[in-house]
Amino acid sequence: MSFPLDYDHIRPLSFGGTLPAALSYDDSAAVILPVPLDRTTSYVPGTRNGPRELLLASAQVELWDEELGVDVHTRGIYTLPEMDLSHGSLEGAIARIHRTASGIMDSGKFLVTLGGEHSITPPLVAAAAARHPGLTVLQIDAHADLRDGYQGEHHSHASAMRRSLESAPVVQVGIRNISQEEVEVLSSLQTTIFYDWNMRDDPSWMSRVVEALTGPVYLTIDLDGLDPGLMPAVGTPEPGGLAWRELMTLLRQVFTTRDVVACDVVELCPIPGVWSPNFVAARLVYKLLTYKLGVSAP
Ligand SMILES: [Mn+2]
Repeated sequence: MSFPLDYDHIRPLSFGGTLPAALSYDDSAAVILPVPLDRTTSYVPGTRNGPRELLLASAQVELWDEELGVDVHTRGIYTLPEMDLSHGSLEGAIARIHRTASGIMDSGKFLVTLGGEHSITPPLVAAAAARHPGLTVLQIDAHADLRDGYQGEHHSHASAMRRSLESAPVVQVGIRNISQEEVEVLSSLQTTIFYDWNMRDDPSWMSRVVEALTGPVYLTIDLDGLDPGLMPAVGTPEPGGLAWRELMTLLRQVFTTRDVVACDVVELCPIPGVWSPNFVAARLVYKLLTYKLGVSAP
């Protein structure tokens, strides 16, 4: 491979297991970067196991997409080795994520980053925003994550969107956990929130989400944005949330009408012996790849 691996890494696993047409880094359209950062989790730890379990489950994902009638794996899906972020400072880890993502983006690949906790998102957004003027972030999440630091940590998962806002405006969907402290500063922040409790009152809410996305899009999906009945394997579950089909409908609209330049799927916290959430997350990643590579972008 020609990608300069300048980070410590853990044993490699490939998305899709051994894909029938596994291409090299250079020949691949999409690159998957596993980032098992698990430092600031406040409730249940375990997101360090998320990328590995997602990749293991991905071997079972059907490559043919019945919705679009395509199999995009032949476009090339290259999986980089897991970053080893278990040592050193959090600031150092954030810097390594930023540097690695920047290198991948500079090689023209569609980057899909697998978390790990949500604090990996701000350096990814910063890397994307530097290359795509006018970038907007679309966040699917139960939590607003707008605290200006949490438990003494500037880069906490609970501050992921506050840090991301330093690079780009944010559109937040499925929110059902926000503090008074965050609500009090909302008017000063470049964020548009679609609350889970009432967003469906407007039948055209998905169109309103898309309209709020001006320019290229960075997509961050915290898996706790989904209904915890479907996705229980998260560190901070919240009742409510998006159904699978609802999320697919929204994502398809976004990918067909906006230029999604990179994305991440974070906060998978595998439950030993409960495999379905890992598969749901793997299927979600393949749907993202299918919507990106299988339809013509604007
Ligand atoms: Mn969350």
